Amino acid sequence: MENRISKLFFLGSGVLAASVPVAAQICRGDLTGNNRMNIIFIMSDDHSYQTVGAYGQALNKTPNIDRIGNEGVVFERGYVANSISGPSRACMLTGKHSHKNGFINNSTVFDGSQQTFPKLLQKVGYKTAIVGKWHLVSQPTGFDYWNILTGQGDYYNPNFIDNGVRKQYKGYATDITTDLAMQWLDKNKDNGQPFCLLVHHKAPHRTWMPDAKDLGAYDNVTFPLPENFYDDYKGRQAAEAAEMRIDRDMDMGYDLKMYTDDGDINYERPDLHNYAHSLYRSRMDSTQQAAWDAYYNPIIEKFKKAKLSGKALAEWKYQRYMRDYCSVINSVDRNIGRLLKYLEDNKLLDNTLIVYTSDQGFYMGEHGWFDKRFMYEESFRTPILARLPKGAKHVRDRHLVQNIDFAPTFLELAGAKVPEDIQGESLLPILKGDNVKDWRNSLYYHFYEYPGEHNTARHYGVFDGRYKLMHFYKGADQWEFYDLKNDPKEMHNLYGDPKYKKEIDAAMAELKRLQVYYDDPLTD
Ligand code: SGN
Ligand code: CA
Repeated sequence: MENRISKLFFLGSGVLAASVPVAAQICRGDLTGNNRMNIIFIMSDDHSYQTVGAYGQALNKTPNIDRIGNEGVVFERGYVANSISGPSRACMLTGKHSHKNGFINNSTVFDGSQQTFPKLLQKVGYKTAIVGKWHLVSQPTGFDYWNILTGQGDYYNPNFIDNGVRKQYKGYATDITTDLAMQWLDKNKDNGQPFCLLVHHKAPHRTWMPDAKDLGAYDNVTFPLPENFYDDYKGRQAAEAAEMRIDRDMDMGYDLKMYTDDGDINYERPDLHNYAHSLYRSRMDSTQQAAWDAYYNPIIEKFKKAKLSGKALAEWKYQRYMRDYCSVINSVDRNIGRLLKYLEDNKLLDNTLIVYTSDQGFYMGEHGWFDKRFMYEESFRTPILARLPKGAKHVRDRHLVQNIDFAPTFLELAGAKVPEDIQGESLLPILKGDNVKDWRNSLYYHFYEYPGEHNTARHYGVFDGRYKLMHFYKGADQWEFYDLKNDPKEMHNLYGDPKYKKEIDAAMAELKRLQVYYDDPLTD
């Protein structure tokens, strides 16, 4: 198999890399037997690394997600290519940047006739399935079984499309998605074929609705306010223009569930209240509704009496947001625990690669924000933890990896040929614990959804692990440059600072190199 990493490295530095040991030979050998590795690719929606225990911020606990990393690899530098759902999913399925797979923003329709890793796995004998969030508009292709949430999906009593047939399931989305995954495994685990199962959760996407059993789970916790919660966005046009501020743009009713008809509460986004009504008043059954009201109604009453304003109100909103969000994560983690137990009980842990990730990161009040989209760390970075049986254990990896790398990883593991046009690099050598020295030295990023919700300007950029150069070109017109060693919160735009001329010039050259290497035409 061609060594794709050396190709990238060669272009990057002019040095032809020594050959990297690849696991393909081993996997190819496995093709002759019937013990090829299965793949379970778990992804949640908008799960920040800040709220994964393994990433060490101690905001909440996620023992089951952490277990995947403890018994495998925690990627400390995992990033996405385009920080928004549909585009990120398309990057993962194809192993290509957005301009190559064509799904540039959430209004695009995925061209399902193109090459994807599930299709290539089918060709080498894998059974493939996806349950949960899909969000690519067109019907899934390349899956023997698919049962997907409609659109963004609902938390309570969600609608699914089961291989083309619409149905509604009673219960909570994260439980249902996990049930569907285990039901499919039950049917397929003994058929002699290796499988690749995508378990893609809706949680913890906006509006962060906890399962009844998790309501109040964080009521005794006061979350530390991020040091840049009161960011003034000085020197950063796009950040200033973005509409994702907790104090100004997060709605008290729709987002924070202080939803009443009595006119006592000021709402930031009354235009969202039809949605609020459907989520909090008409979707639940009477038992679910009773549990919901028993939790939120007293909070609404207390909130009305407190008559908060200014910073006290902003910080109240932040605490409520964090409590709901982390409560939703409790269910994700619990369900991953269920799935791991299922794999253990069914003797599948020793022949299944398990990956946990999110479609992108999320702001937990940093810069005063919720949402994602930007190439700033909190949304560019994403949790990636992976457990390869007999592979590396207890490893905290610092290579620059990106969501375009999943496709070649799975293909290489399966012993399939990685097509030339795939842009990602296989993570298999890292997962096996090889001493991987020749690796990409920078990441490319391109976000397109402007005009759009949250008003985030279009931008592209490059990051080498320390320096980040970004160009905002539609919705703002500005270059930004950060030295993350000295400014990890990305508060000081150094673009044009003569002290950094050398570093900025180098980043600009690297950006241009990557735009040629990845063949980004810079048009949409
Ligand atoms: C919805 C949300 C946005 C979110 C996008 C994209 N609004 O439109 O806040 O940024 O999804 O999220 S909502 O009123 O519908 O909740 S993504 O993860 O699916 O890309
Ligand atoms: Ca998302």
